[in-house]
Amino acid sequence: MSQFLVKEGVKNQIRKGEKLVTTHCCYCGMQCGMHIRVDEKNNKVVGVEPRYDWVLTKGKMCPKGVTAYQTIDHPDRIKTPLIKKNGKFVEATWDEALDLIESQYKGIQENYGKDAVGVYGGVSMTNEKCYLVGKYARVGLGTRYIDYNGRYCMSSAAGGFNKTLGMDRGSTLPWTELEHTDTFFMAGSNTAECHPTSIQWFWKAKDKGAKLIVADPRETATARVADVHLDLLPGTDSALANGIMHLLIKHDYVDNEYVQERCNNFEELKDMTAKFTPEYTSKLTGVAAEKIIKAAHIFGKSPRSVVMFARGAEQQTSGVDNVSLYTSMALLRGQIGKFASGVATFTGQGNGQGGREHGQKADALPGYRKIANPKDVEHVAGVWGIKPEEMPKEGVSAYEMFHLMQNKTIRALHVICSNPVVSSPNINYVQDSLEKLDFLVVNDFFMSETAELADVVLPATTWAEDEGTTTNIEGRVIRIRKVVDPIGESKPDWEIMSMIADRLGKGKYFDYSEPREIFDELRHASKGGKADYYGVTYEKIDEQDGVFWPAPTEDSKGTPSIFQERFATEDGKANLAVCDFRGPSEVQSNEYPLWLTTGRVVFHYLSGNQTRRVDFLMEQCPEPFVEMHPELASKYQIENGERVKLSTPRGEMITPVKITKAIRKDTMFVPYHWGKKLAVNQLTSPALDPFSRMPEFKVCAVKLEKLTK
Ligand SMILES: Nc1nc2c(c(=O)[nH]1)N[C@H]1C(S)=C(S)[C@@H](COP(=O)(O)OP(=O)(O)OC[C@H]3O[C@@H](n4cnc5c(=O)[nH]c(N)nc54)[C@H](O)[C@@H]3O)O[C@H]1N2
Ligand SMILES: Nc1nc2c(c(=O)[nH]1)N[C@H]1C(S)=C(S)[C@@H](COP(=O)(O)OP(=O)(O)OC[C@H]3O[C@@H](n4cnc5c(=O)[nH]c(N)nc54)[C@H](O)[C@@H]3O)O[C@H]1N2
Ligand code: SF4
Ligand SMILES: [Mo]
Repeated sequence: MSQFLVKEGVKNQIRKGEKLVTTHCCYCGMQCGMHIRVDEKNNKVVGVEPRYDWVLTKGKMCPKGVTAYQTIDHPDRIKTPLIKKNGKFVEATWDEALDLIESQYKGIQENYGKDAVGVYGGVSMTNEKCYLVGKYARVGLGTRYIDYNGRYCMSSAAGGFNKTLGMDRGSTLPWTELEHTDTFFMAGSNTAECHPTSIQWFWKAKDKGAKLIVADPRETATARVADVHLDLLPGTDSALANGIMHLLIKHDYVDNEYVQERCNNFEELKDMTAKFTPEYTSKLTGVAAEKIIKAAHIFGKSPRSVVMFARGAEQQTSGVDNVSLYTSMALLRGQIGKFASGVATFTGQGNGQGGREHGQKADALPGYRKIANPKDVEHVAGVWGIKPEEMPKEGVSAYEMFHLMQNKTIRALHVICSNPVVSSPNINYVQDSLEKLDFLVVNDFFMSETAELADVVLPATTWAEDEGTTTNIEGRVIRIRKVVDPIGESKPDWEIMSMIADRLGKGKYFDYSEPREIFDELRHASKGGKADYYGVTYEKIDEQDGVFWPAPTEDSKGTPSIFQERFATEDGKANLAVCDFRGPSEVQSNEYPLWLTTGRVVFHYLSGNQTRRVDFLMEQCPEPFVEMHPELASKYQIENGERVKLSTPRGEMITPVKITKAIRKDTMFVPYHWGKKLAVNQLTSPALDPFSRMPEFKVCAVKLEKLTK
């Protein structure tokens, strides 16, 4: 007979012979709660059930989440190690693959030094794995060159938060408070498509009268229901934020007491924003002055507001400035550290938060410790059992690693959980850089465009074949549970890294039998750091619907709301941002007269290597397209569905047109979930934010051409 899991009046039915395993989605930072349905007799995943009692997502899932289970036992899974011989992959045993890796890494490091082998990580992995990638690079390989795909994702948010608030937790408040917020200011977030299950919280608030302001060059589904849509030119967020702050000061909306007690730089900010009148701001951003004024009044009058942003505002050469300025808007209104108020970035990848805290970054060690700080190095070296002087120095950012492949500083690379030949900017250069390597190893469970270039591909497990923790969009540490045993010969990344470290003579530092042991080490490595996980345990996560870091002591229940009394800066005060408008790195010209921006659709995830294998998702969205306004299309005599050519000095692509009024007349949009000839990253600019080293994915100058038949 059937059993039921009953919570809040909603039932998950379990059929006879099946079990439900409670876990979270593998894709975005919402980390929706789900139960995966397993046929117990055959140890096979057969479906998914929503998890109605999960505190943040309450049974909601998006099209990617409900089909994610189909990737687990997918026929395309890589089931054995693969070694390239004469240009073709052949199946190999683990021993053969490890022998080859050992001899190559050893040979390259003996001849060219430890730093000649680099590591390129990712954050679709658990905290345990992400933590281990940093240790694997620095202790296993002894190299300084490690960075990760979060550089393309959360680095500007991190940079802006660190500058203004002294700490980088993506949200200053738990999102369950959002239903009590009065105003949301959202910049550069396509919320309805990219964090769909968060929408319920905004809806709840809207039902109570909350206002929504959206800053986006496109009229996204979220912008369509906004009270004000600020349809800015790509790359002009810093002008917009300065313009809003100009009005907050002018109309006396500043919380003077809060600013005086808790913030630095107010006079400097006042001087800087003085020139950003609505007229001047309108000229720079292309947004009508009345709309800017309306937004400032709504935001200024609101007793409880949350300023939110995502990659639209962050993937620019001014990304850190934009985050700092938008955060300062919240500070001027005295909103950070209060109930149902604050600032948040929409964390992108499933573990985009936790994965950036524990040492995959070129300059960072676990718990947000810094390689440049000798005390930090001493602490982590102590936990790892190495001498502080053995700790490699800082490396370089993800995109900059490709320059080092070009000049042969990096000769071998281990890519773990990323597909950079699709997801990097200017990918023709990236591909050329990867081809210049003497040796490339990729861990993945599906053959990616990057894995195709590899000498050895190692079969990793999916999120459902291993246990561990992730840290969600709010900063809440949660549990990922093992659903089935690893498929084929695949192994979890932590085991793969440990085996290689062992081959390199470092086995004693990687002697783990399960993820829990790695987590325990992470707890100690992060202890006393900003992202302090010491008080987080698997048991506590189960008991209390997750644990928000920081949790500095064993008794700590965690910290859902941060900065209630002081900021994480040295003097405890927030630093208001004083940044002028710089504009995008490229200018339009006669040859490249239009703006191109890039991003996502609801049906695909990142480089598409997972979602392009799910039939339902491919039926909904089989290929990329370029969105353009009807006036732009008619100027070029282009019809809906027609194929056109887009080009920049870096590359070109041919793609069908989607005509829509929901975009600025001077801007086109292409989603980036496809590789090779269908990749928009052939065109994008590799210009980097000077502070975060984030590429400017969100704006470049582009040429549009009608194809002659
Ligand atoms: N369906 C889906 N969901 C995802 C993902 C996915 O691949 N697919 N990926 C996850 C990840 S890793 C991430 S990082 C997030 C990304 O989440 P988002 O940042 O919300 O997604 P994007 O589509 O990259 O960009 C958001 C919006 O920025 C706008 N924009 C472009 N240029 C500018 C600008 O100059 N200023 C402003 N203010 N806006 C601009 C675009 O029009 C777009 O609507 O989504 C996560 N969720
Ligand atoms: N033009 C443009 N480019 C962009 C962006 C944009 O907005 N516009 N956004 C950027 C952003 S925000 C991001 S996050 C990046 C993402 O860029 P990528 O990191 O390249 O994206 P993914 O597709 O997630 O790549 C992850 C790969 O690892 C595999 N994988 C998934 N889970 C695991 C695991 O647990 N272990 C292992 N070993 N492999 C695993 C997947 O199959 C996939 O091949 O793209 C960036 N690129
Ligand atoms: S992709 Fe994001 S919103 Fe969709 S089900 Fe997964 S975690 Fe939830
Ligand atoms: Mo991302």
